[in-house]
Amino acid sequence: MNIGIVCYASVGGSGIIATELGKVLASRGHHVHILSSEMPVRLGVFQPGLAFHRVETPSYPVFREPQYLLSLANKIVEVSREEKLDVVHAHYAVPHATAAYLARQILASAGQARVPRVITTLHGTDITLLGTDRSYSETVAFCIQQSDGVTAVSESLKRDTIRELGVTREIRVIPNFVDCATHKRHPVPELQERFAPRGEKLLIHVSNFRPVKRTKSVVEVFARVRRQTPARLLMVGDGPDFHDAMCLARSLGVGDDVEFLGEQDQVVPLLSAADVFLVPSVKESFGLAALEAMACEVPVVASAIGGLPELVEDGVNGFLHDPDDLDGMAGSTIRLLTDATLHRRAAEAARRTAEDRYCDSKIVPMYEAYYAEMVNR
Ligand code: GMT
Repeated sequence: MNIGIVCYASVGGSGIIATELGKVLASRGHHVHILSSEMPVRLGVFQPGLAFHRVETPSYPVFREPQYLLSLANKIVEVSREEKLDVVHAHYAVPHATAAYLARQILASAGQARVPRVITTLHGTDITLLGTDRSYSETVAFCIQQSDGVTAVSESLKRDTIRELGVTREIRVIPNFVDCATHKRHPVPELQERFAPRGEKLLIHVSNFRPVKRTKSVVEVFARVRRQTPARLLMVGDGPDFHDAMCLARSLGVGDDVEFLGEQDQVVPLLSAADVFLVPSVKESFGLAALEAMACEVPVVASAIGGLPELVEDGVNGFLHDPDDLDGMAGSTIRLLTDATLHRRAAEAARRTAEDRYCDSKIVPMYEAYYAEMVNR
């Protein structure tokens, strides 16, 4: 099949899933065209069957802001014509579903024999934050309704979309996935030595430090844990709350035990050094970062919200708490750090969850089948 994938290039779950999907589809013989404003972070080296198309958005003095939606729609039209796309797969509704809808209308009105099917994958904040914002909600709902196919990354996100936007069409749930061959625990002794020089336990958090991630709560939970047991914390990522989280660590007296590493492309070596992954988010449609940790045998202590309870089974491969229950999260973390048997069981269960339910070899064929269903409809 000829497949166009529209995504964000920045570090973030939707861009990672879109890029990894493109790579696996290309390795399975499809011709994949990735469209974005920049080369996505995980695209990496050349791979046969995988091409990147940069969307240029010229600025003109008359515009107060760049017109990305229009240049993206234009690019989708061009690539669809040149590459005879069967499917345009928009990852993240805003504004990708709108650009794909517009491109499809342009191609159809030009009498083109072959008009690609538009499939939109909803990732989370495109619905739970932007989609429900009254400045965007009508357009987002319309474009979801008008897509030929729509997928959501969890049952929870599907429910949110129906409830918040009044969408009545079928939404297929296809969860996030991980490459189970590359995402596996592979400890690097030098890193262990560097991050936990006195044999301390290591907590880790990976996110884009947006307010929904509650990065300050990560530091609060860590400070509670640190009072009870020797531990250190790795904070991986960057974003609006980065500075506040750093200041909080200092003011809580744990600044020396927290390492802020900024954005990192290679998380497997870092996860492989860690004992517990913290996700105190207030919204999380799936939790790709948590899945990547689980694949590396790191049990997760998380908020019982959104799609996280579909991934994390309380007391089995991690622990779930109310997002405001920082004492509860600290308590579960301490249990995992101080009870070696419990930790080993949870770590094994975490890996098993990733292997049994979320490997790319299981999930990517679901997208392929969905594409075929839409094309043959
Ligand atoms: O987590 C973010 O804020 C980034 C966002 C994105 O679209 O890049 O992530 C969302 O999509 C991921 C991939 O489907 C999900 O695993 C994340 O749970 C989801 N984030 C939220 O819902 C907050």
